[in-house]
Amino acid sequence: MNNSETDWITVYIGLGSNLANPSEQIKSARTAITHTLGVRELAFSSLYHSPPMGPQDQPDYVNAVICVATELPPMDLLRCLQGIENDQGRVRKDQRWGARTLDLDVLIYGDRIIDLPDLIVPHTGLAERAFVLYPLYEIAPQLLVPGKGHIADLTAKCPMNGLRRLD
Ligand code: ROI
Repeated sequence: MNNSETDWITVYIGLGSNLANPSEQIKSARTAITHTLGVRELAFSSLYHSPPMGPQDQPDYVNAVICVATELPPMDLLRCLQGIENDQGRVRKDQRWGARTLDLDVLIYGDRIIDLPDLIVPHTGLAERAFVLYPLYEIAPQLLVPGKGHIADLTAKCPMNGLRRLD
């Protein structure tokens, strides 16, 4: 049997929004991700409310993490996620770290370490971001983050920074 037909990789994707009804943006993005050809949902975290990291003159965020199995190679997956961001009205502005309707980040792609101009995996800021670590820990408490260590240790070292779980 052709191996490529059977190789589904476990991937974690971070979702964030702080514009235009953030909770709905996150829920719509979940639906769009799980309807993508070659992607299947394995787990979805609670939604979390979090104060902005970076510039403070922007609304608070809603964040979540989804775990999927995918047969898409990393760059194909990234293009699909960027398509979903664009469909949900994301406008890329010059300001770095500004407000956005939807941000989808490939956090972890199997055990791969990827260092491409458009894609760094595991995600660069992962170990410093409570709004990534805590939802990740919720759905994958045993996870080993490639090159960074166990999720439980990373989470224990990261203050919650105002993060709170929504119902
Ligand atoms: N801050 C929070 N709390 N959540 C985010 O998703 C988020 N995303 C970003 C920056 C601007 C770094 N800050 C954030 O890209």
